[in-house]
Amino acid sequence: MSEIFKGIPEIKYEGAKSTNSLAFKYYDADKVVLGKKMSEHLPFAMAWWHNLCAEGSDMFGRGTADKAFGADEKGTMAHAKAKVDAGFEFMKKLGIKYFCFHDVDIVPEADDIKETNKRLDEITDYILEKMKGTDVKCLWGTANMFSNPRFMNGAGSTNSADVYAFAAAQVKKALELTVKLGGKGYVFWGGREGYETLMNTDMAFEQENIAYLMKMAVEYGRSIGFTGDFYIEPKPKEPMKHQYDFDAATAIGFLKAHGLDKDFKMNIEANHATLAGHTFEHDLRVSAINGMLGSIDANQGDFLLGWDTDEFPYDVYTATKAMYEVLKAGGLTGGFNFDAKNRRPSYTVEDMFKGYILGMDTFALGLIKAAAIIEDGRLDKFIEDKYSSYKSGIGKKIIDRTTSLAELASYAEEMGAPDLPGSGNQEGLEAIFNQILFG
Ligand code: XLS
Ligand code: CA
Ligand code: CA
Repeated sequence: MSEIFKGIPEIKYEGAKSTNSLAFKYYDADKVVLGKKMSEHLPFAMAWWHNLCAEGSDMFGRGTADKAFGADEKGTMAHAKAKVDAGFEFMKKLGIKYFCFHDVDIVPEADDIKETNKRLDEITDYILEKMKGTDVKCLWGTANMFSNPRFMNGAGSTNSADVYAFAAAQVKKALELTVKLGGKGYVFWGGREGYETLMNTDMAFEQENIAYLMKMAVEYGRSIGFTGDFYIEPKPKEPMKHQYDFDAATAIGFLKAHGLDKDFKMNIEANHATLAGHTFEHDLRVSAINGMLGSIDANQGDFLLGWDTDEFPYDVYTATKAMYEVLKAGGLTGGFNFDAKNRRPSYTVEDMFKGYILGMDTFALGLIKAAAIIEDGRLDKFIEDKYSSYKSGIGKKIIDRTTSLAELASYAEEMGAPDLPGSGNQEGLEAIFNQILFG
């Protein structure tokens, strides 16, 4: 098989002083940070859809990038195979060990699901063949239940029982494929699981049906040997106005309410967290404190645009804060999937590689800086001290849960009025953060 990305070498680590745009400046796979190799801290994944399928079209114009990868005709099985070849060469050149996919990213969807499934069997045989002799694995699989017009009213939340059954068939197949490819996780991203207006929506009915679809997926997945995590990927809006998996807190509440919390974790996408009005690190923390930090879709949005721009992450402040959360949580059970796309005018093959180099370097730098913050200890110490009033006296009784409203009230009466609770020191802490980043 001939080389597809001609002229692109294997991307090597050259260090922060390098001016070679096709080299890593910070991602040094074997470098040990806090006792673990960077490659273990940062299991990066390629997103099949953006990298191998999307050509940069937007609402106002067609694509600018050509993703034929040498195939004569797009939308054919030959093209699907060319994408596999391209994907594996791409991952090898970057040293990426995982990929993520939707069913319809890897084959052209046929009119009949039986035919689509046949194509899926064929292409996954081909992918398996390519995986042999490499250490590339599937991070997670999923079913695209949002692009086809049949899903205009949702998949698990649809008003049509036939569409619901069709969605179930897609989930079943996508689970089988994920197991076949050794996937670590299975994602539910509910892009159309939501609504535009309550005037035409039975919210409770729809949410119950989504939960039932997830329950059936867990039952079936476990029955065919899927031992990994199911994930919900929260997103507040886009394409729907109100999406049921608004943010991590909402999705976790939903999972707990339906007894799904043992099988599910969160796949947190940075751009979705910010669309929900949170920071990326906020949704990571909410997931972590609930024991549900599973995987990450590593990208970033643009605050001036306010939609899901899926940019390659370059914001080192955010990556540092995210990696601090990941380190504190003891790592991810999943990985870092670059659900990111080049900007429309970045249409060349070099741009594809530069996007990933940027993303990998940003997270590597984030890891180095987050580790430095932990080793420095001043931020952690501040937080520890901030709550020190709970270490003795009445505070300890509160922590031990051995007091009562009556006792606290008489304590307060005796005290008169408490002192102010102490400075939050935000500016001081931000200065420390900058000192560690740039000092
Ligand atoms: C879209 C989502 C989607 C999921 C997988 O906004 O990010 O790509 O990651 O269905
Ligand atoms: Ca997104
Ligand atoms: Ca995503």
